[in-house]
This record gives sequence, structure tokens and C-alpha cells, in this order.
Amino acid sequence: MEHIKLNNFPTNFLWGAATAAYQVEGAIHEEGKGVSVQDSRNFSNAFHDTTVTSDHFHRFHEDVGLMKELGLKSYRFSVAWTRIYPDGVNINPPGIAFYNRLIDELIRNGIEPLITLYHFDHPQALQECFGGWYGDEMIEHFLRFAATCFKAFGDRVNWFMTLCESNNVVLYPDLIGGVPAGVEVEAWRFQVSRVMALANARVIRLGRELLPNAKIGPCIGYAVAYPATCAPLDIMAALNEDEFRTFYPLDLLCLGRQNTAVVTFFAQRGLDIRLRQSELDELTSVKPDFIAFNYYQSDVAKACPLNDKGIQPGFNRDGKKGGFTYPRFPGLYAGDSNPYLERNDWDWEIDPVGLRIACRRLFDRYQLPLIITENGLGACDTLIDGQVNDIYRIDYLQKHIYQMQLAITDGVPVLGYYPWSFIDLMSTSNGYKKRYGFVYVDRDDNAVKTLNRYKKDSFHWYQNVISSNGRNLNNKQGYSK
Ligand code: BGP
Repeated sequence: MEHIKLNNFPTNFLWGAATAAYQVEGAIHEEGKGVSVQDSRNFSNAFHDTTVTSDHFHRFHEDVGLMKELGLKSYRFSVAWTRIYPDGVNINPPGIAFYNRLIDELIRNGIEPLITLYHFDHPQALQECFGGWYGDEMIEHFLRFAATCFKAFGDRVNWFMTLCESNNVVLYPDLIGGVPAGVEVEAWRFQVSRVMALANARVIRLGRELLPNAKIGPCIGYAVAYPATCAPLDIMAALNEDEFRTFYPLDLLCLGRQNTAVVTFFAQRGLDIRLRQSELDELTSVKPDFIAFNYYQSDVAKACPLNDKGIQPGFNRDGKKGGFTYPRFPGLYAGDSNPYLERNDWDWEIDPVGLRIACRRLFDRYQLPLIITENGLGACDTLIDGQVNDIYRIDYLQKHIYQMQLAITDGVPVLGYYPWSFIDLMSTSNGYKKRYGFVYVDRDDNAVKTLNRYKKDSFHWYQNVISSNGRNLNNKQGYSK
């Protein structure tokens, strides 16, 4: 669909940027913080861990100053569960005090906070007690944590996301504590999806009671699935991927229903994933205010016969293009590369049009406003004489924002855009080698260095985008080399 003219961005559009606690804060042993599954997962990393990361905990005044200079209307950050409940049970007031200081500083600088309640970092203690999100007990614990956040921060915070990428974390069990011994991975996936959906619904309901004016919604990661060819079996494979990875979990979160094809597929393999009617009724009774979604890339799906060998999803760890092994789910779909798209060094395909497709598909299916809560380019940036010329990032963001504007013109209500990330932080899969920020942090995987901050070229470019409310989007002059 081509438009004769584009709509402007709404005047109250939330031009933002995002981070997550375990990737940016550091200070994991300070002021009573407990050990999270992210702290545990990264202790064994040869090259980096969560101890210092970008030291935002100590430098948040400076960082908020940079946010103000950038012109951010909103900042998305996550509350580390283990600062508030170090062991999941006992409250730690200094943790609340830290986020109060951060929120006050944001508000003093005219920046609207958007809080992610859960960004992959639940208490290790809860993981050890009942397997974290595998246990139904997690719902009560998460509710207690969310209630504390609503009560402590809700007088100043209007936007809350419940669970970050609840659909993607089930694909990578090791990311959130792993599958308990003796449990089959698919059984784990569906149990975690169920527990997260119920937790999401109860937290939204609680939020409605405590903070009637707040906006609360779930968050997913959406890589739109394209068929590898127009062969009908590839079309079916792409449909399978979309339903299995995105619509099954999102239908649960937003509509309170289970995708029939997915239920049948697993029933034939002896796995009954049906929820009780009372659970479905509970899910149906809660409607989120928005869908937040993170978009980095699209996927390609091709047919994968039943007798094929399965390969679980993974990551390109070394940053050498072509090193990625595509997943294969026999009977559903197999991933593949897209010959029409460029990709970054970790084989994440760069597909701005896919963002518009994602907006259209999500809005058409759920009829809820959307917020793009992550989008960005991971790259190896270099600091030369205090400067980072990241024209490749400007190019990536400009093309994606343009497609978002097309989606808005299509009629999709997009409320905000939060590039990943505000500042360089520890990548979930690739440490500091892979950077995303508008602000460069002087450290790497081998040494913490000065941790000084430097504004990249993309900082100045995005500043101009925000101050013109998107009108200067195409002005890349002065940034190319
Ligand atoms: C998203 C996560 C973020 C961030 C991002 C980039 O799924 O919500 O926390 O990590 O992916 O991924 P990576 O850091 O692995 O490049």
C-alpha cells in the first residue's frame, strides 16, 4: 500500500529509549540487592558479568542529564526484582529508594517513566525453590512484587509493562534459569506460558484496582515470519511459526484463548496444554491497555518434515556473519536466511518493512494500541577521539521509524517508540562487543575501564528527530563518512 501523503506523528508521541536493569545498573552487591537468575547466569561468563555493566546505578544523575539533552519524552527501564525482594519474600526498602530517586530525577527533567516490571531477572531463590516461572507459586510472588511497585511508584508512573518478551523467553530456557531436571522442554514451555499469562492478567487486574489511571500491558518480541518461497508448504510453515511463537502466547495474554492448531499439534504428541475453563475465563476478563512489542528482525520459515532432525533456537556467539544455526521444529517449520536482506554481524536480518508488517498484523488481530518498546542495531562501535560515527545505526533507525510512520498512516495507533538502547549496555547474548546505545560507554568485555560516557553521532541525529517530532527524520546530513 502506497500513500500519497504521510500522517505526522501525534503531538503526544512517546519518543523514548530503553534499557533493562541487569544489563545497565551494575552494583549487584549493593544496598541489599539479592542474586537474580541473570546474575547467576552471567557469573560463569569468561568475559563479562552483571557486577558493573554500565554502572548506571551510580551514574544515573549523569545518565538522566544525557536523556534530557537527547530530548527523550519517555524512558523505559526495568525494576530489578531482587533490589526490592532480594530473596523473593522479604522486602528491601533501599531498593525501593533507588527507583524513587531515579523516577524523581526523570520527572524533574520532564521525562515520563515507563516501567518494565519483569525483564528476565527474577530472584535466584525462587528459581531454586520451585523452578521460577515453571511453578504456579511464581504468580503470587510476582503479584507481591508488582503490588509493591504500583504502591511505591504509581503516584508518579503512568505506564507499566508486565513481562518482557514472555513469548521469547520460553524459546531460550537458559535465559531465565533453565528447565528443571526431568522436565521435557516443550512441557516446560507451555507451563511457563500459562503461568506468565495468569501472572500478567492478575497484575493488570491489580493495577486497575490500585492505579485506575495507569496504562498497563504485556510485551512480546515479534519477528514476523515470511515464507521461504510461495510453495504452499512454506506458507504453512510461516503460519506455523507465527502461531507457535507469537500468536499462541499473545492470544493468551490479550484474548484469553488458546490457538487450536497449536493445542492439537501437542496433544498428538501426548502433551495436553489445555488450560482449565476457569483460567481461560480469568484471562478473557482482563484486557490490556496496549501491546508493547520488541522488533529487531524478521524471520524466514520453510517446511520441516516430521522425520527431520530438530534443532533448538540458539545465538551467533562470535559475531562472525554466517555463524548462526537456524532452528528446526519437525512438523512445524525450519528457519532460514533471507536473500533479500542485509544482516548485522550476528546474523540478525535488517528489515524495516517488517516493522510495518508487524504493526499491521498485531493491530488487525488484537485491536489494541501498540508501543514499540525495543528496536535497534547491535554493532561493534569504535571510539575515535571521543567520537563514534555510527551512521549504520542512524540508517537502521531512520528506516524503521519511517516504516512506523507508514504504519501510523495506515491507521495503526502506535503510541510510542523506544529504541534499544539509550546507552551501551551488556547485550544479553553478546556482551559489550555488540553495542546498541546512543551513548557510548568506555568499557569492553575484558576491562571495566573509565566507564565515561560519549555521545555517538546517532545521539545527535535522534535528538533532531525528537525535537522535530519526526519531521527531520530524513536529515542524515553531516553524519555520513
Ligand atoms: C531483547 C531483550 C533485551 C536485549 C535485546 C537485544 O530480546 O529484551 O534485553 O538484550 O533483545 O538482544 P541481545 O542483547 O542479545 O543482542
